[in-house]
Amino acid sequence: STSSSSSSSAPRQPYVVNGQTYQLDEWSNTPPSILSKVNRNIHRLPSHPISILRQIVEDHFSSHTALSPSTPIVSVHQNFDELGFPPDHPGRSLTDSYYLNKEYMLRTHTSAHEVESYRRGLDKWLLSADVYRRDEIDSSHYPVFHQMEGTSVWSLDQLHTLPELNKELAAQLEKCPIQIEDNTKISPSNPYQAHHDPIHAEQITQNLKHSLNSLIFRLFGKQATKDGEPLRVRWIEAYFPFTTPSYEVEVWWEGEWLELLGCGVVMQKTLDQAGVPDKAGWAFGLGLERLSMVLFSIPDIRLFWTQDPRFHTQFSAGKISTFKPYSRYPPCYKDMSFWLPQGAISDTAGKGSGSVAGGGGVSAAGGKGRVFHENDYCEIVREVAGDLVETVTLIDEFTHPKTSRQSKCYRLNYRHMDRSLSNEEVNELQQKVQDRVVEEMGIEMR
Ligand code: FA5
Ligand code: MG
Repeated sequence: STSSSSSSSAPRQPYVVNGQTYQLDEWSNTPPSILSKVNRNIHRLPSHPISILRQIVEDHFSSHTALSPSTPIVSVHQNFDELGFPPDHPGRSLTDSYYLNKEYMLRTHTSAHEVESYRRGLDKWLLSADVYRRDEIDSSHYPVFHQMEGTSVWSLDQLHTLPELNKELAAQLEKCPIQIEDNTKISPSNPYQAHHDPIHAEQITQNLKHSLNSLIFRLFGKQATKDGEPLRVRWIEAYFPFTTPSYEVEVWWEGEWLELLGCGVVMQKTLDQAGVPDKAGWAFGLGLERLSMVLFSIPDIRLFWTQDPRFHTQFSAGKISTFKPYSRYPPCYKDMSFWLPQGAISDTAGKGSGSVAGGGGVSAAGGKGRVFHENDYCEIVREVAGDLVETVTLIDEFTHPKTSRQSKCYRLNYRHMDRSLSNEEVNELQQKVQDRVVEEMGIEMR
């Protein structure tokens, strides 16, 4: 299916990225504002919080090889097919991912490099990179963010070393001051793999949990209490097409559970694809921004992209320090109420769920104006207002009792990171957003 806004926001010239040309087709939906982020490499700036955390994690997993691919462009095959994503997985849709064309895309997760890395014969590696997703707009979501993939696999004849490793890790964890809640269990919806000896599957799962808990201990050990409250971390069951059992780790932050990472026991199919069928092990994918926000007390994900020295001078390599917010300029919000096209259905799937994890379905409705996707709306807002927009929140929804027509009202909150915005400026932005959504999404202002 193609989305109604993708064709209009796509350029007419082929994409040229890092000297490579990508011909356009009906999948091309990557706007220039996104491509401009491709070579920023904030995860490699030595004293940027994203990079500080990357280094600490690399230090913690010191026997793992650290990898950092040079381009975020991967084939659709690498990002999805090779990892067993079904053809109708919502993450594949144009509303969730950025495509250069039907064959190439901006990776949506660092797992896109799993098969090639296992194929190189690497057993223990970490990989850090920028990843790209079309998403909602708020303080913890941004269309470009950074992930760190980590994995350990063993040849089947090395698995007997696991009980000893697990015992050592368990002993270290006894000193961990953080309450880590784990009520997960193996069940038909989150099973061990039929291919694995259940004893091995259990040992791998335990090694996964101990290894990540030990990382949490390393990262959060000194902040076991925050504002007098004990830090809360929990394991929950999850689903990924390329792992089972699968889990997510969350931390209680600013009054809600914030997801830090997804992980699981690598699906045998992935290792088969990579030509290493006689191995087994685990993998995780960690969101570096989310972790940084908690550890450095960074209140807004957009700050990672600021060039303001008042941000950058606060951090130094190797050190987790508390960010002291410099005076923020006042916000300014404007509401936008509109009618969806007659008969249109609305899709806000993915809210808070993360696109590679599943939920919802790829809409097959297609056709201009038939489906209202919140991500399409948000992208137009970003295209017009860039980082000046802080949040986009649905504040009201309404279906007309006679015509069944649907109406929505979004609140757009604007704030400049470095100065005050004038009311005229904001009105102008709001008007531009309005003009574009009317033209591109077929909606009608109320
Ligand atoms: C994944 O991306 C899987 N590849 C993780 C994985 C790897 C599972 C290996 C199993 C084995 P998910 O979509 O949940 O899963 O994203 C992983 C993490 O990235 C999240 O926990 C979160 O910390 C971060 N993240 C996801 N979306 C955003 C976003 N829009 N902005 C900032 N961080 C995000
Ligand atoms: Mg997730």
